[in-house]
Amino acid sequence: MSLRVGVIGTGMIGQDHIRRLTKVLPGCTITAVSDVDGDRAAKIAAGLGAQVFPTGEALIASGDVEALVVTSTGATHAPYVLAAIAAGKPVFCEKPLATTQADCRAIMAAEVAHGKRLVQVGFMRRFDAGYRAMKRVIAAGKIGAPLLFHSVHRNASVPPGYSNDMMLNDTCVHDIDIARFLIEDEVAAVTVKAARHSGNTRPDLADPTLVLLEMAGGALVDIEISVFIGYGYDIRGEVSGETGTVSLAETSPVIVKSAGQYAGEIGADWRERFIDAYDEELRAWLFAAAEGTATGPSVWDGYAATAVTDAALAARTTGEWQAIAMAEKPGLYQ
Ligand code: NAD
Ligand code: ISE
Repeated sequence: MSLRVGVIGTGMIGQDHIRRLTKVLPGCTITAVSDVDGDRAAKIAAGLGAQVFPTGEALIASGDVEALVVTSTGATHAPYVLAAIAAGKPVFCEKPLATTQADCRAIMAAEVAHGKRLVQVGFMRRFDAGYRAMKRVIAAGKIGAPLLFHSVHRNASVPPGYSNDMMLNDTCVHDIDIARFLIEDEVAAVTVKAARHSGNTRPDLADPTLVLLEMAGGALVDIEISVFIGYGYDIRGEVSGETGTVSLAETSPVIVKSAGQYAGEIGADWRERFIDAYDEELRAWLFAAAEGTATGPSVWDGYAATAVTDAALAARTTGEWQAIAMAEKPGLYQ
């Protein structure tokens, strides 16, 4: 049986997920698309033989759509996810779940009232082989209790619509989530400090920025966010524990040795670096959605990360440490 899927938002990652849902993974047919850019949606729909809907809400209500993929911009996710829950349809929502803690709480209240998980959040790093191996090493006690996590998140460049707030609530949100995943603890406080402005970035961006997290159990996390690093898409991570360390390996498939030097390849962007992780997260989503439910990163995970980015935005203004006031975790997410 092929699950009938509707996609809202047909930009960069919307198109990439459509490619994997139609050409890589078995189990679904894309029957509907919608985008505020109607021409873009029409072009994509024509290539798929799918229907175009003038609004996301109309697409969600369609009898031809059993499950949703929400890949519109972050600030527009909440109403679509709420409408999908109201319709009882499973939804894969790209990160961030929403750009405010208040919107995440509304989604959590709706899913809890529904009584069953329907939402998977697109924190694909949790499906990456490297991060999964790091987690296994920590869980096996090979490095002792984790004390520090150093995370580096460098984009070669970001598109014109990318704003200064997005450094925190669109980019850093991944590092916050993966810190929670690896250390298995919530974030208690956050502070943010911009470095000397890079001459290679846009004047309106506080680039690069350092974000520091204090986890509830006392572990510390430092995160570098650079969004015009130029040389490629570079993701690094190292956890220091009481008796050892574990780091992500370099990802180049080859090392070239020549003229007294050795060199590897660096991918251009997230599409290449996390190609397998995106495949795996959507494979898991399709499997659960076909059963009318959801798996993987939850609304709680989406909420917890956005609670931190909300506080980080405030910390950037005050220059102080900002405590995170978390809701109580509902039983649905235990
Ligand atoms: P994009 O700007 O390329 O595409 C967004 C699309 O959404 C555009 O086509 C735009 O017209 C459309 N859109 C905007 N508002 C809309 C609305 N109200 N209703 C319907 N469509 C609307 O952006 P993108 O890079 O594809 O990012 C989209 C989402 O995916 C963001 O939430 C982003 O954070 C996330 N993303 C995640 C990853 C990842 O690594 N997991 C990578 C890239 C993007
Ligand atoms: C983008 O939305 C992503 O999620 C990428 O993984 C991240 O590296 C980039 O900074 C974001 O803008």
